[in-house]
Amino acid sequence: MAIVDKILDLFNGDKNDNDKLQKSGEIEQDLKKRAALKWDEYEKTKVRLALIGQPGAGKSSIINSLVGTKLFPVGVYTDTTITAQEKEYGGLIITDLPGYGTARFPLDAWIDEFKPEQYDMYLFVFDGKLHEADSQLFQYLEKWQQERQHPFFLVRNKEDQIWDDEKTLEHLKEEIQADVRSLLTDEETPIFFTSCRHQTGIEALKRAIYKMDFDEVKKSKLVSSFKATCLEDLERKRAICRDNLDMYAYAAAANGLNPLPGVDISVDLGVFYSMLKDIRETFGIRDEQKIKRYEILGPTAKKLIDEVCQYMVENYANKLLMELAKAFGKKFTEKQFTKLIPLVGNVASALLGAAMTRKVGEKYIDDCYELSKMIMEHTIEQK
Ligand SMILES: Nc1nc2c(ncn2[C@@H]2O[C@H](COP(=O)(O)OP(=O)(O)O)[C@@H](O)[C@H]2O)c(=O)[nH]1
Ligand SMILES: [Mg+2]
Repeated sequence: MAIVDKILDLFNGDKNDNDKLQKSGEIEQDLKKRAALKWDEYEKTKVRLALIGQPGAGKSSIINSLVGTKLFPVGVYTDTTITAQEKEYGGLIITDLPGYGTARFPLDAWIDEFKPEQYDMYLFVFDGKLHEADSQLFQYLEKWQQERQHPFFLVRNKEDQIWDDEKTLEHLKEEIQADVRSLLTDEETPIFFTSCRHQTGIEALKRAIYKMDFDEVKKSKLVSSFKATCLEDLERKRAICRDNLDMYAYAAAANGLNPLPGVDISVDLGVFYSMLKDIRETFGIRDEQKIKRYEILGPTAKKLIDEVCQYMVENYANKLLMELAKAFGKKFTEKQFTKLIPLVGNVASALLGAAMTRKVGEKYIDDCYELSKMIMEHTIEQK
């Protein structure tokens, strides 16, 4: 039952005080249970993404394009690297695996050492001829995809360098595709051609990733962490944030069953802050200085930037939330809650907390969405 229905049900006229008391106890238990389970689980869920392929093929460049930031250094040759490089970004843990099929790491030794079967998904990036070891690896990738539902994507990067004075680009790409597919069991496996230099093919790769057969929560983490490059991406991000609102509202209310001092409303400020941070970061807003540069877009942009940025510093955000809670609590207690609060105190104030969390969250999502849309339209115009 949605929170609003619970409130209505709790306070509906046919219930006597004993019923209300009992009902409120049930709701309290229910709130705690649901919130603890879902929020914890959600926060803990990460997508473990492995980058595999020839050194210099563009693994770092591809992942940087997908997330829209310089997460991994480019042009740092990793032939001699013998450890995996790991970076966390949003809901992703990205691991850049060293090369295999070398003297140091024949394929089997590489698999023993890095346990690649554990990753949720793989981007295999290449830019030239494939070798015997690659063909062996493909058999593993197909196996992990089938047996463990860990999908892989084959990316032929540096499309801009595919050239031959006697053959068309299309023809050359068909040859590469046929060549790669001859090493696979599934001959329908798509090959993604990309150029990080010209930023082509990245969009198609991203769309295929969003379409894959995958755990829904994990997929939402990918959508949250990858950069939005079209309106459809922004809408996807907005939908995920909206879907998560109830989860945050329950958690903020249930974790905050001790009411805030001086307010008839209880909410866990930590959960609240983390909800706003999640929303912001889903829209790629992470750096106050960077986002403030878009104030030049006009008064509407400036207003949105102020709204969004005011919650960026935790201490200040908490102060604002306390004020909101006071105003919100006052509005309701003046109306119908005053006489009920002594009776069902904890639950009434927790439900108020949940309702407030939802309301502020909804507005924050809209602000982040509108701001991102303005910035995207401006960026497209510039190009
Ligand atoms: N021409 C061209 N160069 C690229 C492309 N992608 C990456 N590079 C260059 O290739 C080099 C290696 O890229 P990097 O992403 O570091 O590869 P990694 O070693 O696989 O992580 C760098 O100098 C990049 O600038 C591309 O699509 N086209
Ligand atoms: Mg690299």
